[in-house]
Parts: sequence; C-alpha cells; structure tokens
Amino acid sequence: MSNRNRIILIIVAALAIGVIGFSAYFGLKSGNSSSYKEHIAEAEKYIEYEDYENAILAYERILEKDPDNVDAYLGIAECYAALGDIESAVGYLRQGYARTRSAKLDLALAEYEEELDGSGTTSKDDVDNKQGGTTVLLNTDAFRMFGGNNYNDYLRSGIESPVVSNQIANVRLQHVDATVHFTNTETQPDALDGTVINGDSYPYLIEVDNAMSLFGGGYSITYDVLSSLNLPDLRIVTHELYGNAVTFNYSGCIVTIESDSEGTVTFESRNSIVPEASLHAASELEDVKASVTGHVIDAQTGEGVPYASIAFHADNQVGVVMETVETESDGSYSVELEPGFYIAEVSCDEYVTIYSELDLGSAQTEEEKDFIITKETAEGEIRVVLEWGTYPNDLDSHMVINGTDVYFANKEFYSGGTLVAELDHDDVDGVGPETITLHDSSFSFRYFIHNFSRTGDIGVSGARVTIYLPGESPITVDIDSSISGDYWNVFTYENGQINIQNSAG
Ligand SMILES: [Ca+2]
Repeated sequence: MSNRNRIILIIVAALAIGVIGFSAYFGLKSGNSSSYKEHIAEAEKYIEYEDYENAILAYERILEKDPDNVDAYLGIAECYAALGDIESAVGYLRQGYARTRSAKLDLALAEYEEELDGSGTTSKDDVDNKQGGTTVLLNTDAFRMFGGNNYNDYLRSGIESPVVSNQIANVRLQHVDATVHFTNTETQPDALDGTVINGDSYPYLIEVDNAMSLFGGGYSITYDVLSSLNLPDLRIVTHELYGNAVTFNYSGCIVTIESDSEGTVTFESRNSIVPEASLHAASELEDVKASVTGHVIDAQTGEGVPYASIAFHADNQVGVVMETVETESDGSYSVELEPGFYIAEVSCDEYVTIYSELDLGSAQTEEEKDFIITKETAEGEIRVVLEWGTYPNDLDSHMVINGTDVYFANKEFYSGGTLVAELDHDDVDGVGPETITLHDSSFSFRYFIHNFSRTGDIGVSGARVTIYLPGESPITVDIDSSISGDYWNVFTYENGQINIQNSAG
C-alpha cells in the first residue's frame, strides 16, 4: 500500500472535462420507485454499524415521502433508544401515533414511556461500552508499515523534511499522523551521518499522535478488549515515563502504550513503537527471506481461483522473473522471496492478466497479499472492480445510470425488461472485491465510492478501482490520498469515453 504510486498502470488524477458536476450525495437521494426499499436497506446497514445518526437520516428520508410510514417511526425510535435518548424516541413515537393511530406505535410508546419513568436518565456508559466492544479492530496495515519500513520505504510513501537536532532525526509521515525517529545506536551505528539519514536504517522509535488509530479509532479501549485481539505478549507493566502501560509485540513491532492501572488506553495515551529490525545489526538481516502467502480471488464471486499462475518480476513488469507459483485448488499460494520490490503478473485461462506491485521491506519476514482477477468481459460489457485495505471495513461502489443508483440497496438495473447492470455482492469486512458489471455499454454512467462504515479515512484506504473493457488493458485508478470526506468520484463513462475524476465527491 505504501508504494502504489510506482505502478506503471497508475492513472494520475485528471480533470474531467465536460462532466456533469453534481455531488455524489445526490446519487443517494435520486428518487425512483424503489427508493423506499433502498432507504430501509441503508438504515438497516447503518444500524449494523451502530451509526444511528445516519440511520435516523435514512428513516427521515422515508418520512419525507411517506409521513404515515410506521416502520420509519419505529426505526427512528429504536435508533434514539440505542443512543440513550429515550425522550426523543418517545417524541417520535407520539408524533407517529398522532398521525397514524397505529397499534404498533402505541405499544412501543407504552414500553418507552415506562422506561423513561423508570430510569429518568440516559445510559451513555452502555452505549460507549457497546461501541468500544464492536468497532475495535487491529490496524494491521499500520503495524505492518511500522514493523517493515526502513527510511527509503518511508521516503517512497511520503514524508515531510526531516528535522535533525541532538543527533536525532525526527521524520513526520504524510497521510499518517505519526512521527518516526532515527538515531545512531549500537545496532545501527550509521543510521545518521550528520543530518543525512541512511536509507537502509530503521527508526529506533515511532510515536503515533492518537493511540486509538492503532485500533481503528474511537475514544478508549479496555484491557479486556485488548486481550480479545490475541496480541502476543500482551501485559500491563509499570513504565518509568508513563507510570502504567500496556505492552505487546505485533508484526515486528514492540508496542508500549500509556494506560491506567487497569490497562485502559485512550486516544491521548503516549506511546512508543520500536521496530524489532532496529534492534538487530545489519549483518543479521541479510539472507532473510520473506514468506508471502495469500489468495488469487475472482472479482465477481469472491472465491479463490484455482491453478492461476503468479510470476514475481524483479523491479518492474518486464524485469527478470524471480519466482513463479501456481495457486492450489482453493486459490491459495505461498512463496519465499528475497527482500525487494516486485511486480506480480497474475494470469489464468479465461481471466484478464493483471500486474500488481509487492513491496517487501528488508526486515519483513511475513507478508499477506491477495490478488483480485476477473474473467474476460464480453463484447459490449464493462466491469468495474473495487478493492481496498483493511480500513475502512465497508466502502460501497455506486454506478449511477440514467438517475438510477446501482449499489448495495439496489443491486440490479433493468431497462425494457433487460438486465443492464448488476452489483455482484456488497463487501462489508474490508479489502473487497466489490464488482459492478454493465452489460450494455451504450448506457452512460458515473461511478463513485462511498465510505459507508467510516472506520477510517477514505484517502488512506488504499482504494483502487480497476476498469475492464473488452479486449483492452485494464485501467487502474488509485485513490488520491489527499481526498477527504465520505465520497470519492472515480470516473464517468459517457458516449463511449472514460473520464477519470479521482476527486472528492
Ligand atoms: Ca461495501
């Protein structure tokens, strides 16, 4: 993920000329006969993510069109109750009952009124614990970067100018709120030469601004929840600087985070991450091979592709082939590679061959890498495949054709009884793929991505969209990492022309 900008297929952000510039938001609001079903599906998915504010907005959109919709009143009341705001829940139910005289609303109203009389106050603690328990996930991409990157690797992924004083060089990372520190140590005596950082050296210390960014965000995390993540060597220790701290080893990092005496960590906790590579002399790191494992996955089914061939080229796609492997019957593969930069050429009968980069830092001993490939498209078909990193959990692809949005809540679009476009499935647990196929390329459309779960920023999601046209090389668009907000406008397709946007929506 750190090195995507090197790939040859990359499409640089281009200004789309003559593109209709309406905001991505209106794609969601576009009215049509199935919008009720879509809003219900949206609201239910928001509830799954405990994003009650957006669920309420989705129910309110139903009420705008249909003020007598009993399910929408009930849904809103449930959301407010989940937020601990029983008074608002009761308010909505009263309003709904006054309009509809529905027995269902009357019953719910009685239950909530009883709860309101009983407790009087809201149960914010319950809500916090609930959120803490379900949204916590290990930020594996960050740990992999901290454990594997030397100075050259950080340079490639983007840094600000190093600040050197007292023989310590502090390097601020771009796109990641963290500082990496370099200095000469016993194991790395040549890390710094005056103000110049040696490209092969590892930071002796890394600090993140927000300790919770290591766990997918949020306010705090208890020791119980940390324990549920199965972190190797996790324990509470006394620390000379922090007082109490939790410590664990993960992905080549020794991690220490300030905590209270019970081991609870908050977003403000001071922290230090030490890459184990910085503790070994350079000579010990030579001849260490990385074991790379993963799957080749079919973009439409999400299943492994058996007997696909992966050729690992050194440095670039016409470079020497260092290793070739074939996937097993479940689509899995494993290979041992020297540290370095590779282009993997993935091919299989009836599938479009892809080229994908693989960056193995010199301290890396394990790497997981999946490759997503898709069958050749038929004449007149266009297939668009979305993939991304571990965070956010849920990005959604949207293809808007003639004002109809094809997305998770409306997976198919028919015209005159013929299926024109379909979403294969909604990936909700990170990485992808999520694939939309347009069966009739005489239709124009625009394609955008929505950060549904918001468990991470879209700009650093590593999102990549690959556009497959029959008989042509696939076009790859990697998200511009400066994009913020919840929407990414990727491209439009009009009159047979693809116009890359790669802009915030
Ligand atoms: Ca999704």
